[in-house]
Amino acid sequence: MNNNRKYALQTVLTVTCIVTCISIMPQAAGAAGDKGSQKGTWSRLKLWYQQPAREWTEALPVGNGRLGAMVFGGIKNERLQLNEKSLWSGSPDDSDNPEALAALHEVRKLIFEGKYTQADALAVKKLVCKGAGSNRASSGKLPYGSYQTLGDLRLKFDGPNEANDYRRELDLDTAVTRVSYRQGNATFTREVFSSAVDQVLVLRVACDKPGRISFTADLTRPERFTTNAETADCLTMMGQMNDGKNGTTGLRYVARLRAIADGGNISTTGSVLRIEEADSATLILAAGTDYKLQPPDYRGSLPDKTTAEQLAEAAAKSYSDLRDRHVADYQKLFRRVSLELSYDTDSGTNLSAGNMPTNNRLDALRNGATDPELTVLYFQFGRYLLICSSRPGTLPANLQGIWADGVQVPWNCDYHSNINVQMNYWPAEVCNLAECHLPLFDLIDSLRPNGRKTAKVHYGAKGWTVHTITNVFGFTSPGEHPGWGLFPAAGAWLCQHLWEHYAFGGDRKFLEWAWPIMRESAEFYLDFLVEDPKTGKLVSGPVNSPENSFITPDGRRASLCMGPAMDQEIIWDLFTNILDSAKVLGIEDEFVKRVRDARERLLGPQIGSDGRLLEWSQEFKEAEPGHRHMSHLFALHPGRQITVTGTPELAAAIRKSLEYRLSQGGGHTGWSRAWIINFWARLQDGEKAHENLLALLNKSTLPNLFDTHPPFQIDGNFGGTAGIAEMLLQSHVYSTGSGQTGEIHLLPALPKAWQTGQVKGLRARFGYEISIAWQQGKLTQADIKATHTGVCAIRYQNKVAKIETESGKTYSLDGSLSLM
Ligand code: FUC
Repeated sequence: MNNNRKYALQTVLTVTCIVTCISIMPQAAGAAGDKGSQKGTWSRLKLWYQQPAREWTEALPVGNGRLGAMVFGGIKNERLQLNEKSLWSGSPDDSDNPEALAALHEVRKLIFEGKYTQADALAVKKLVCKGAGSNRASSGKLPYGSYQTLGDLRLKFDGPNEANDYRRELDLDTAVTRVSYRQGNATFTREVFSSAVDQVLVLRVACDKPGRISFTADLTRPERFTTNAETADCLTMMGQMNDGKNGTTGLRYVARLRAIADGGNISTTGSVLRIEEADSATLILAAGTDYKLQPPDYRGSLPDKTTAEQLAEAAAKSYSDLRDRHVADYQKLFRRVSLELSYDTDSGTNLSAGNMPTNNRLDALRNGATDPELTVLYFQFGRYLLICSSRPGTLPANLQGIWADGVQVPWNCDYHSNINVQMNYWPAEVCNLAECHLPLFDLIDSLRPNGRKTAKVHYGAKGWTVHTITNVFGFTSPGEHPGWGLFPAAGAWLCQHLWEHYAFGGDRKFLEWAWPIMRESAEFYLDFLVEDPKTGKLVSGPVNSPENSFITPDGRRASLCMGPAMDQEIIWDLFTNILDSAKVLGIEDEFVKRVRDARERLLGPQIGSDGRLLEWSQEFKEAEPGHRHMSHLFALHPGRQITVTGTPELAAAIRKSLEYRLSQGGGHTGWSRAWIINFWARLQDGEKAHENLLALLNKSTLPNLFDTHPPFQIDGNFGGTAGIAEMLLQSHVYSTGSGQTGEIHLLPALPKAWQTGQVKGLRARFGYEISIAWQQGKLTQADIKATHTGVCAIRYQNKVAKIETESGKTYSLDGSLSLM
C-alpha cells in the first residue's frame, strides 16, 4: 500500500502538469469561435430551487472526496446530513466456502450435459459464500456490514419559518451551496462547502444587518453516538460501529464541530451549541474513522488528534480564505472541461437555461421542451460528483458516491462490480479527471490477498479474483445466490480500468505498477477456463450472465452457464490488455505466450439465427427479454472487441440485440439507461443516443439531478456523463508491430438537438487533449494537444487525417481536417 500511495502522488503531480497545459489550451486555441464568454459558461452551471428540500433527494450534495453533506436549506430548521466515506459497520470475515471446489467439477459437468436446472440447484447449495454474505443487500448488522450516515448537523434558527425571495442553489463551478432569503428588511445567506485542501466541511451563516444571527446547533446519529461539549465553542461526537460479530471490534469514528462568530456570543449547554446575536457565524466540521484500506485488519488509528488539528488549522483562517482555497483547489479539476450546446431552430421552445429552477426545467423537459443546457448541467454535475466523491487517497465512490442516509442503506451502498462501480469511473479519463480514478486502483490492489484465497478455495486456481460484490473489508467470495453472485469475471473487468488509465495517460510507471495486478488476474482466468468438450473452445464457468436467466430446452428457467458472452468478452479484454501491456513493457515470456494462445482459443462472440448477438454460449431464450443488464454487449462498450469500423457484422448484431432489449422494456433502471446511451454512441447513432439521454433525464433523474435506479444510485449519473462525452469524442487504441496507435473520432454521434456547440479539454486515448467546435451540425475546428509523440489518426465522418504529433504541441484542424 505504501508503494501504492507513493505512486498515487506521482501521478497527481504528472496530471497537474498536464492540466496546466490544458487549461491554457482551449482559450489559446479559441476552438469554437467563442460564443459567450468563459465566465458566462461557468456561471450558468447552477442547480437552483425556490424552496427548501422536503426530501433527501431534493437536498444538495457537497463533498471533498471523503467528507460529504446533503444540505436541505430549511429556513428555521437547517439539516446537513453528513457522511464520511469509510464509515461502515461490519468487519473483515472469512466468507470463502470450503465445500465449493469439490462441487465445481460436477456443476460444470451438469452444464456441459445440458442439465442446467440441476447445475443451478447444486450451485445454490455449494458455490456461494459461506455465511450470510450481503444478506440480500441488507447487511448492516452482519459482518459484511453497510455504509452508514455519519449523522446530522442540525441548526435551529430563532427567527420565523417564513421568508421572502428564498433561493437555494448548488454552484458547480465553485462547489459551494448557497441559501438566501429575506425576513423583513434583513437578507440572510448561508453557504456550505467541503474543502479537500483543508479537509473540513464549512458552513457560514450571515446577514446584512448586525446582530441578527441566533441559532442552536447539535450533532446526532440514529444510533451509537455520544456528543459532548468539549469547550464553549466545540462539540465532539464519537462512537463505535456494529462489527456484525460480538460488537467489540467495529470501526470507531469521531466528528468535531467548532463555531466561530463575529460579534455576539457562543456557548454550550449539554451537547447543544448556541450562537446568540452574532453578525455572522462559521461552523467548521472535521471527521474521520479508524479505517485503513489495508488487509488483513483494515484498521489504523482513530484520527482524534488529526481532526482536532484540522479544526484548529481551519479555524485560524478567515472564512473567505477557506473558501478561496477550496474554490481554487476544486477549479483546478473542474475547469479542465467546458461544454456548450445550443439548439438553433426557428420552431420549438428553446429554454434559456438559468431562468427556471432546476426542478421546473426537468418538468418542462418531461413535457417536451428543448433544453440542451440542461444536458450541459447534467454532464458537469457528473464531473462535479466524481470530484466530490473520489479524491486520491480515499476509498472509491460507492453506489451512492459518498451520500447516504440511515444505518441500513440500499444494497449496503457497497461496491457492485458487475457493472456499477465500473460505471462510476467511465467518465474519469475522458472527462479529464484521471486522478479521481486512483481510489479505484487502490481498492483493486487491496483485494488481492483475499482474492487469491478465494481463487484457491473456490476454484483451485492461481491468481486473484473477486465476484459481484465487495465491501471495504476485502470481500471477494461469490454472493449468497449464484444467480447474481457467481460472477468471477469482475476481477478482469476491474483490471480494464488499470489499462484504460494507461491508455489515456501513457504513464509507463503506472503500467509497471499495474502489471502484477493484471498479470495475477490473468493467471486466475488461465486456470479457470476449461475446454468445452463439444467445441474445444476455452470457456469460463459456471457463471451467470449478470443477472439474467434463460429458458432451458425443456422450458425451465436457469441462470448458470459455461462461456456466456460477457465472461468471454471480458476475459478477451483482459488478455488483450495484457498483451498490449507486455509489448509496452518489453515482456515476452512463457506467461505472455500462454495468454496469447488462450486468447486464440476463447469462444468468441456469436450471432444467433435471428441476427442478434448471443448472450449465452447456446441460443437460449431470455427469461427476461427486457433485462436491465445488457451484458453481452460489453464487447462494444466498455470493451473494444467489437467496433463499427473493425467488426461491422458483429456491430450490426449488437444493434439488433439492443433494439430488441429496448423494445422489451430494457433501460428501466438509471444505470441501464445510461449504458444504452454509451452503446448508441459507440454505434455512432446520435439520435438514438440522444433519445436515451432524454429518457435518462425524464424517467431516472431526481429533483436534485441524482440518478434513480430507483432508489438513488449514482452510477447512472456517471454513466450518463460518460455517454455525453462518448457522443462527442471517441478514441480507440490499436496495437501495431512497433507499439500503440490510436484513432480519434470527432463528433461520432452528434444529434440534431445539439446543432451548435463546443467542448474543450476532453481526453482521448494515448495522450491527447481535444477541443471541438461545430456549427449547424458540422465540425468547424478541432484542437489536438499532444502529450505523446507519434502519429495520430483523426476521423471525422468518413475522412481520416494522420498527423505527426510532438508531445507538448497543439494542432488545429479545420472542418475538413486540414491543418490550420
Ligand atoms: C446490480 C444491478 C441492480 C442494482 C445493484 C446495486 O446488481 O443488477 O440493478 O443496480 O447492482
